[in-house]
Parts: sequence; structure tokens; C-alpha cells
Amino acid sequence: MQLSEEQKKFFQTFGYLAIPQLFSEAETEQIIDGFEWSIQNCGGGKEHDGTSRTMFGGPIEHSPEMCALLDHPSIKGLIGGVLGEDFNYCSGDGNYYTGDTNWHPDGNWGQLFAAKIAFYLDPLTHKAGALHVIPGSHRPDHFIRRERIDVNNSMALFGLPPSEFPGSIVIESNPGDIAIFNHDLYHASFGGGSRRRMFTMNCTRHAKTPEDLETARQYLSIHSPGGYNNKTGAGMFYPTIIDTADDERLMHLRQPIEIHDQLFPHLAREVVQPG
Ligand SMILES: O=C(O)CCC(=O)C(=O)O
Repeated sequence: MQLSEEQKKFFQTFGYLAIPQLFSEAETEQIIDGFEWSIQNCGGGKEHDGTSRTMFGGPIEHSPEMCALLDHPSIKGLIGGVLGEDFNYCSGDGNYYTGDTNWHPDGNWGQLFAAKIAFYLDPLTHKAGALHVIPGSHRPDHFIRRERIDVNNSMALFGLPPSEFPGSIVIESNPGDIAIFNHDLYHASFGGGSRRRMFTMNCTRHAKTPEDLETARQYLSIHSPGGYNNKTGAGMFYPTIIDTADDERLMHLRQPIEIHDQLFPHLAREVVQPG
């Protein structure tokens, strides 16, 4: 899949894109099975009792089939169309969500540096867990940012529940649909119950200038296993996604590994010397 010029412009202008049925029914089933296997065996899913969110790191990194999402032509076309074909894959999170997530951006970079690819694994509607976004709120000059409006306080401020914030839209979805959004975009969800299945891939532009490299360092000092003091056994990623990678996949992993290992040398993968 290649993004059209209109889709690229839409993303730049509104900060998100929703692609219905990016995956076939068979692929979607495999993805759901892969997610369930990963959260059950590596992500604490067996203990989920619905009282709070269960979350684990690197949801696509624990089995070869899930790792291969990073080789999928449609995923690469989508992310590449937004961030450039040499984008960096920078992990993500897998969740059984409980309750609302409320409005927030994931970053405040003031530029298109990072994007989140969101996989929702259950049918979701406006009042039952679907992703809400405020189009354009990734822009530093958006009124919410300029006037520092507390969107979650909209009932007290404007007499409207946050889920109905003026100008927000809802991306209702079915499994197989994909949403991608700029980390700076305000997003939320409401009413999703106590076991809403969702996982993400976070990706950034490949850093090419000293300024980009500094931004990448800042990004990875927070949004990475080291940033969360999470030991993967291989530093930036869980080993399977590295060990099953061909050269094309490695292109998306190398720079984050390099920077992460500089920032968190104590977590880097140990190289076993022969003999
Ligand atoms: O609740 C949701 O679906 C939004 C998830 C979210 O806030 C995030 O991944 O940053």
C-alpha cells in the first residue's frame, strides 16, 4: 500500500489517518491470535481482572509472526508514507484497557517526529471505546495548545462532557482497521469496558541532522525500555524481533538500538565472544 498525496496531506493537516480494513480477515485473525498469545504469555494477561489496565512492552516483538508485522508491505507503506521509508521502529505497548483514557497527546515535539500506529482488536463505537481525536491539535498554534485549555475539564469549563468536546471526532473501528496519528495529536477513548484490546507500534523519523539526533535521544530517553527501566534481554527490543530480522527490517531497528545502547549501556545486549 502506498499513501496518496491526498492522504499524506490529510495526515499533515489533521494529524491522523484512519485506514479501514488494511488487513484481510485471515491476517486479522492471525494478529488477534498473536496478540492474545503475547499478552497471555509475556504481558501479564492471565492476571487481568478488569480493575485496572494491563500493559506490556513491545507487543509485536515476542513471536516471529508478530515481528513480521514490521515487514508487512501495507504497514511499511503506511508508516513510510507518513515518516519516510527509512523510519525507525521504536517499540510500542499492548493492552487490555480498563476504563477511559481521557484526552492527552503522547508528545509535544512541535513537529512531525513520532507517530503511533493503533491496532484495535474489537469492534468499537462512539460510546464504547472507539478512538476520539481532535483534528489539528498536533499543531503548536492550535487553540487548545495556545490557550492551554484543559480538555478533560470541559464540563466545568464549557458545560460539555470531554467525550463531546467541540471539534473532536470519533474513529469507530472494526478489527483489521488501522489508525495512525502524530504523537502530538490529542486523543482519548471513553466507555470501552474492562478488557478493550489494543496495541501500538511507535515509530519516528530516521534522525539525519544533529537536531534530529538530539530529538531522537530525548525521545528514547523516555519512550523506550530503558526509559521505563524495562529489561528486555536485548536492550531496545525483545530479542525475537532482532534475531528474525532480515536487512530490510534491520534498517528500521538499527538507529534506535544504537541510541538506546548509548543512553542505557547497562541494558544493552551482551555480545558473547566465541571461544
Ligand atoms: O484509549 C485509547 O484507545 C487511546 C490509547 C492511548 O491513549 C495511547 O495509546 O496513547
